[in-house]
Amino acid sequence: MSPATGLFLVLEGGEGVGKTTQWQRLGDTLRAVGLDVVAVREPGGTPAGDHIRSLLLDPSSSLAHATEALLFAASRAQLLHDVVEPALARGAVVLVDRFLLSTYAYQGAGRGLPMESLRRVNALATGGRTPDLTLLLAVPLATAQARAAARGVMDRMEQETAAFHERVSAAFTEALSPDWQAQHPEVGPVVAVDADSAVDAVTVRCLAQLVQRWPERFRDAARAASGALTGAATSDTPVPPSAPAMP
Ligand code: Z5A
Repeated sequence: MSPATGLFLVLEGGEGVGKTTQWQRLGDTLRAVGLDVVAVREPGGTPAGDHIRSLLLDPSSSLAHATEALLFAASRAQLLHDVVEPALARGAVVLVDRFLLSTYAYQGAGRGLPMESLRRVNALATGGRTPDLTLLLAVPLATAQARAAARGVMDRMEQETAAFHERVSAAFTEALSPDWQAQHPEVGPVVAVDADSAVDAVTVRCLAQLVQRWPERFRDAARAASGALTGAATSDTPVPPSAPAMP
């Protein structure tokens, strides 16, 4: 049975840091211990959002920067309306691969669009919904780019210049500072997860962040994931026996 309060969790980071891999593994691990999990990705996650995703990522699309930002926000608005809000209302854990912080990093730092405009447009898109926690996967830029490049085909955003991706990466790092988070309360709390390790170890680290904040809800999942690993990975990121819960 789901607890009454839904939880809105986001995975973030530059391309190739392993978000989608962890998004799938976290979803599977949480479902395996009986949690109600809704896992969606941005852009997309709804029929309208999937059309918008194709337009945004197609290398043949020619989009003004403002058009791009509005399309990401439009996909977000539909996702909140169709999927996120209903799932949170029934008490589910909603796990999103990218959210508002990506807009600030890519369209703000990357494209150079004014932050205040992005903030206003996205206030309309999100209706004020703020993530309960964002896990920012941290990997050296060169490692992440090598992982992404190994996949071969590059979408419209991935084809951007090295300087663009460096600005994006720096913006994600800046979002970890308490000052930045105080100035951007709509993003919610952001914590770094060291993702420069084997996939299993990164999953355990993500779960350790969750169990630290919501021990009752996530301890079973964290134990299951830790138990499936070798002693080395488990001792690297132990599951806290008890920790203060977030409200
Ligand atoms: N975008 C935006 O501009 N503004 C917005 O508001 C939003 C998004 C919401 C979405 O593309 C693009 O939209 C994205 C940002 C922009 N563009 N860029 N660049 P997407 O959804 O297709 O892709 P992505 O979000 O960038 O993810 P990605 O490139 O697929 O990377 P990832 O999800 O972080 O990584 P992954 O797919 O899990 O892993 C990449 C490879 O590394 C893969 O072969 C894995 O098997 C491997 N991998 C994963 N983890 C590991 C570890 N731990 N060790 C070794 N290898 C690993």
